[in-house]
Amino acid sequence: MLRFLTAGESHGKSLLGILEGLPAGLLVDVDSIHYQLYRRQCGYGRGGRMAIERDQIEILSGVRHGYTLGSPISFSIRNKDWDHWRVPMSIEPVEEGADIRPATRPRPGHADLAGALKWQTHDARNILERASARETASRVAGGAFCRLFLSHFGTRIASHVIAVGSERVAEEWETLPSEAVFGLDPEAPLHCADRDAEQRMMKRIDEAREAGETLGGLVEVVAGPIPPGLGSHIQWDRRLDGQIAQALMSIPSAKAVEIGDGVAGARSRGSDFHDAIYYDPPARRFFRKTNRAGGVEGGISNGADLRVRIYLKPIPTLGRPLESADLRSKQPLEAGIERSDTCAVPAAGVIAEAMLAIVLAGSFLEKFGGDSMKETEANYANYMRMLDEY
Ligand code: EPS
Repeated sequence: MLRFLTAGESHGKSLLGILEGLPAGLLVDVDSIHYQLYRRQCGYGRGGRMAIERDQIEILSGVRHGYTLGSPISFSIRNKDWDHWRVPMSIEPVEEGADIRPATRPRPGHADLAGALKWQTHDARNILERASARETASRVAGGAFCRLFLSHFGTRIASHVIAVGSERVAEEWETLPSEAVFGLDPEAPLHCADRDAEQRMMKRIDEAREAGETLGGLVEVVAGPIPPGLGSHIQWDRRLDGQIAQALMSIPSAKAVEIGDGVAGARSRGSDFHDAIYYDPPARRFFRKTNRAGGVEGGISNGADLRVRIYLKPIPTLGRPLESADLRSKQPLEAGIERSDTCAVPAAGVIAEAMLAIVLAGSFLEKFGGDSMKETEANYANYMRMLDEY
C-alpha cells in the first residue's frame, strides 16, 4: 500500500511530505524532482510569491546512496517567504500587540469562512495558511518520486491546457494523441498546444489582472502506457476512476473531474459513445480505434492511455473583492485581499499530473506488489507475459 501525507503552512518554515510504500532500490533522480517543482511554479498568470520561492526538496529519510530503502521517504521544502513571517507564524506565543496579521474578512470561494466556523476561530489565517495552494508543492514532490517509479514501466504523464476563462483551443487541439501531449514545448507559457489560442488566453489573463479579476479553466492530463487490470470493479473504493476523481478533486480550485469524454457521453447514444473492440491476430492483442472511455472501464484500466480532465474555478482572491462580512464585528465589508495568482491553470495541470502519478503508483503496487524494485519488475514482467499468452 502506498501512503502519502503532507504538512506545512503557506508561510510556515517548511512544507513536508511523507511517502510510504515505494519499493527499495529505486534510483532517486533529485534533479527530475526539482524540475517538476520548477514546472509547478511557472505558467503565465502566477503571482508575486512565485518570484520569491525556488522550490527544492531536502530528503530527510528513506533514501541511501541515491536509492530508496523501502522505508518512509520524508522530505522538506523550505518556504523562503518564512523570513517575513517569523512573528505572524511563530510557533511560540507572541507578545500582546504583536503584528500577527489576522485575517477577518473571509473571501468567498476560499476556505476562510467554512474553516473559521468549523474550527471556531475568528482569525481565518488559522485556516487559509493550510488551505493555500502552496501545499501543492509537497504533492508535486511526492508525485515526482512516483513518476520515477512509473517510468520503470514506461509510463509517462503530461498535461495540456484546453481553456482559460472563455478562451478555448480550436477543436483539432482538444483531443490530442498522448505522444503530442508528451512532446509539448515545456516552455509554452500556458502548456497549450494551440499557440494562437495561447496568445488569446494570455491577453485575457492580462485583462483580468488589470481588472482585479481571476480566471479558471480546463486542463487535460494523459498517462500511458498503462497495463490493463489496474483498479477493480469488485468494491466501490477500489475503482480506479473513483480514486483518480478523488485525488484530482482535492486540488485547490478543482470543481469537476471528467474521465475521457464523460461529459459528452451524457448527451450521446450508447452506440456513439462506447469504444468498439477489435482483435489483431498477428499482434495477438485487442485494440480500440477510439478512447472515449479515457482508459477505464468498470473501474479497471483497459490498456488504453488514461485521459482525465479537470475543471478549475477562478482563484477566490480578487483584486476587486466581493462583498463579505467581518468574522469579529459581523459588519458588511469587502473580502480581504491576500497576495495571489490571476490564473494558475497550467500549475494545476502539473499538480494533477503529480496526483495521477500517486494514484497510479499505488495501483501498480496493489497489482504487482514487491518490496524491492527487482521483485515488482519481475511480477510485472510475468503479468505482461500472461497477457501475451492470453
Ligand atoms: C501559492 C502560494 C500562495 C499563493 C497561491 C499559490 O502564496 P502567498 O499566499 O504567499 O502569495 O500565491 O495560493 C493561492 C492562490 C490560494 O488561493 O491559496 C503556491 O505556492 O502555489
